[in-house]
Amino acid sequence: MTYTFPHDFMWGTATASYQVEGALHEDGRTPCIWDTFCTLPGAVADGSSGQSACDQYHRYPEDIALMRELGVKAYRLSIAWPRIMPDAGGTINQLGIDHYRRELDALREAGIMPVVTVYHWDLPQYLEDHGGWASRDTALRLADYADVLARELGDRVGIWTTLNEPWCCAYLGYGNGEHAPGVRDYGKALAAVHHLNLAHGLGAQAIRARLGDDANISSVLNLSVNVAETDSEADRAAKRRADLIANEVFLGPMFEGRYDPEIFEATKPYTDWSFVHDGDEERIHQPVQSLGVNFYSTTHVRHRGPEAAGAATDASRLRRNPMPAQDIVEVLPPAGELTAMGWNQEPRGLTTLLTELSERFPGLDLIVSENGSAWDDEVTLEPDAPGGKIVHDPKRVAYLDAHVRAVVDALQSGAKVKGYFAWSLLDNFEWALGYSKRFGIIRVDYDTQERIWKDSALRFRQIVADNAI
Ligand code: PNW
Repeated sequence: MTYTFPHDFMWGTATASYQVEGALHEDGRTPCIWDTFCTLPGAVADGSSGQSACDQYHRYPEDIALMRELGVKAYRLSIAWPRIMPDAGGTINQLGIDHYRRELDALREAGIMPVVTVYHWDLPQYLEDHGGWASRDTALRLADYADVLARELGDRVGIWTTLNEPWCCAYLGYGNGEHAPGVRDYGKALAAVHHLNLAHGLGAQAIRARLGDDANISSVLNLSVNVAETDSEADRAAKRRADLIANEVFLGPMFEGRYDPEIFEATKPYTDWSFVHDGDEERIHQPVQSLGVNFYSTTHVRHRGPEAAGAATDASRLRRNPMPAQDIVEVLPPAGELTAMGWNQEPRGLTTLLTELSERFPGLDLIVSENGSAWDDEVTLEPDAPGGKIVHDPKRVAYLDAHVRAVVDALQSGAKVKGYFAWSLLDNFEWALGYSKRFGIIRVDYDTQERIWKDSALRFRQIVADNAI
């Protein structure tokens, strides 16, 4: 059965500044926490950094031409904070602003709507030096930065997204230390959760103050779809705890103006939450038009008894569960055919997530702001292909199809889904895994910066052209 999407369904591709731009020392940019993290021995799997990445800083015209060929209607990109505000003194770097003006103008001329993420993990190093997300000041600084962006670029942007995946920033950045800045301290991770929430609220407020009620403001979360192993009370309690620490810490203040008190109770061993000031929950609770949902896989959990607590922090478990919920939540090893990331493939989880969110927040537009999969691709020489080369990636094609169908299922059960963004337009710097994992629907040859089409890009182009699957 063919399903036709609503005529205004937003098809797009997504990237993030540090992962694709390169040009780290150009036009007055200063270091971010990932520049620093990448110099730590063993921090990034292949010892690489965002130094050249996909060179999109220079090659954006070529990449926009690729998107035109793909037929996508929107591009989700992020702006590099240290290009705009390169020092602690509040200097605004005109060269950085000019760069993004040119890029956003080029997108709009190509008929592609820019969906802009204010913060996708490239925190200026000078802010980390003063405590980073564990410090309240960082949230205030984000509001200043968002204000500058709204003032300088406001008329060029279709949707403003305050933050990308605060879960990753907090729990991977300050919990298990797998991401920059590499801190391992659950108390700081929870402080980071709150300060990221506050940054969202203050950032949204700043953008709203500049651009008014018509501005489309959103945030992007990677909510966990937690599945209890059995229906036992203990396993359901483990799922409940995982939901609280992974999801409710963000959804509660953002949409309901309050943290569920169970969260304070459950995290008592790590913090007293004294970093939550009077009025913060209302500051976080700002009107937003849409919520971006990044979805890759699901999480299966079961109850862990106190007797197993000693084993709770071994490396592989900590990787699966970087949250301060180790005491009762055991995240099971993923099952079935895994992607190159070692993540499971359960598209039904996306249907569940979208459906439940729409039931709970009926007025809210949902956008699948990232979805995709990494595989070990190979280039095939084919005279008829553009440039004489193609990547046959049947697994990425199957993943794409299955997840677009999962979106259809959600739409058919009434979920208010307004768009779908493929992660990613290009292979890029996959954080702690460097260039070893390829998520692109278009391949990047990192020696030559050549862009090579994959079958998944051709498939996506077809879906977009048909507006149907
Ligand atoms: C997201 N995890 O990151 C980010 O938004 C992208 O920048 C990234 O490239 C993409 O997903 C693929 O990884 C995540 O460990 C990184 O659960 C790690 C996790 C989740 C999301």
